[in-house]
Amino acid sequence: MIGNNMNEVSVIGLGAMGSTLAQVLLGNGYRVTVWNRTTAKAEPLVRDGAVLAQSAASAVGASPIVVVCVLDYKATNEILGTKEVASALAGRVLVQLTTGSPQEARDGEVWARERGADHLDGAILAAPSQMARPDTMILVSGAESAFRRSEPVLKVFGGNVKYLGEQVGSASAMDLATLSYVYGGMLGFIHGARIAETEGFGVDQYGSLVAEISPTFGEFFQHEGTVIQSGNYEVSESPLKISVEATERLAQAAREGGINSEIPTFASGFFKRAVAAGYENEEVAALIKVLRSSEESGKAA
Ligand code: FVH
Repeated sequence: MIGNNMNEVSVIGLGAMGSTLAQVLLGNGYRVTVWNRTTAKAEPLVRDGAVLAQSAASAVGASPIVVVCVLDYKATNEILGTKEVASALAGRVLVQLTTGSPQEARDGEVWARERGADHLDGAILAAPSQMARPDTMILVSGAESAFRRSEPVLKVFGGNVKYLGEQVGSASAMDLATLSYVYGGMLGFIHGARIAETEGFGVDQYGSLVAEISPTFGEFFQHEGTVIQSGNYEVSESPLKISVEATERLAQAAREGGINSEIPTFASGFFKRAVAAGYENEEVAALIKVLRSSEESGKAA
């Protein structure tokens, strides 16, 4: 019989993130059952009151909410793919906080439902040290009933829980999409650091400038998202041709300054393709049409 006490949570996976999740649950008065492939990692948590399950199946059977946070879905499938686990799953909510793809989330939901359980897919947009903060963002998607049952636990992990709806792949999709934005910014940041270094400007000060402009640029990208969603590319904030000039200027300055110009040259090339396609007098978000047309023509890399 499943414990009706929603104060009982099991955590499977006690790596950097999993052990942090178990720790914050203990700190919030939950009865926490833990399991990890390498048992030794459970010791500090047991000292703090966690119960060590003798198997993954008994960890699943111990609580109505089962948080999984391991390296990848391959590890998840190795841990949960036994008949003992399958017979312990019925009626539980698997809260999958392992990084995965939208398709892995969809497959996980089918797998769980076949065994009478719910699969809520989540993505933690923070590092272990940032957990349990009011602004820590956790994206979740899947059956709303599963979300409602798990919401109090998720709120312990982070105050900014965003339920993205019943399409179970959404959390992983938005995890990947925000990661894409971060890595695009990372490339730009690193190139900017070279500019700072060659101009004898403190890269730490440059980093502070970046931090100060980030909220403003967050608003700008939010607007560009509404442009793409609406399909109306009339110039509203920034005509694409300004970015053509800006990225070419970056590449040119790099070449003249003797620093690596690969990143701005790559960016400039994309904007030049948008000009060639006739978008220069449209809003800069029209750049997405370069991606779409390359996919349609099968030229996507
Ligand atoms: N750490 C972070 O900053 C990020 C923040 C955003 C979310 N990620 C995702 O969280 C998942 C776990 O990440 P992690 O940082 O806890 O990872 P590790 O510290 O490397 O721990 C890995 C755990 O996975 C277990 N494991 C790995 N392979 C297997 C396997 N084949 N069978 C069973 N368990 C496996 C490992 O067990 P052990 O090595 O201790 O025995 C750890 O418990 C991850 O998806 C991040 O993308 C973290």
